[in-house]
Amino acid sequence: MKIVVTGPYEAGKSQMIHHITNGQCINVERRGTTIAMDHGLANVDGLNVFMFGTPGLLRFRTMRKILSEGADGIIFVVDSVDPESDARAKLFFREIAFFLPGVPCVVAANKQDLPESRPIDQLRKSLRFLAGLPVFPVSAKTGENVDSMLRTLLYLVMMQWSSVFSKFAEFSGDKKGLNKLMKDLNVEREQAVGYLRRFELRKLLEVQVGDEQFIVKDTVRPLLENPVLLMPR
Ligand SMILES: Nc1nc2c(ncn2[C@@H]2O[C@H](COP(=O)(O)OP(=O)(O)OP(=O)(O)O)[C@@H](O)[C@H]2O)c(=O)[nH]1
Ligand SMILES: [Mg+2]
Repeated sequence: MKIVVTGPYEAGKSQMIHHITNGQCINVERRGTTIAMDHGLANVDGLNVFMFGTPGLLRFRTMRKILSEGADGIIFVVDSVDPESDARAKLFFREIAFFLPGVPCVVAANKQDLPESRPIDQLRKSLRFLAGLPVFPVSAKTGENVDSMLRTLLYLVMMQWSSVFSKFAEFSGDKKGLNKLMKDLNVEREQAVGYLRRFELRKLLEVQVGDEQFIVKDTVRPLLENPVLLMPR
């Protein structure tokens, strides 16, 4: 899965990716400020999660546009401490909603480890765009709640794709896999192949014999059939 982490300057996007990837990430930065991207890979129950962090300075919009392309899910990070970042949060939220319409999103109300952090209901009042979105009180520094947030987002992504994924699981290894996919999903060949390519890139499956057949990875198969397994226990 490709997950983009965005939000205003200094909200804690890089720190979040650092935590989620256990420090196995790169950050293109200058004096602590991301100027190009953060990137790292995480593994959640066998699911490969490719994390992309964006720069929080307004002028790097082009970079954010490129990094957002094709993302399956969004972690929107806000600063729970600094009310001055609220106006920028709104701008950034509009931007990502424009780049990725309809893509599942969770909000990380970050820096909750600090005593002056604002509680969620107060943030909801200051940031009206949060209405209707799941908001998690988290700390990218201590890692508190980050795993639950990520799992919930992945679950939402899997649910978004559930009609396709259940067919992936059903026809995995079938010699006429592609044909059956087209028929059951009622899509043209091009679109069905598009789905296979998209999720081959995300390492959910392997496409074989031209494009006719595909094999879902053993580790992810149960998740495709039953996404709720991803939810925090
Ligand atoms: N106490 C606390 N500090 C945090 C937390 N997350 C980030 N920080 C601090 O906040 C500052 C900014 O964190 P970054 O992760 O660089 O923020 P960013 O959103 O990537 O910033 P830009 O890339 O410049 O937009 C750093 O000094 C972090 O140590 C948190 O959960 N708690
Ligand atoms: Mg950063």
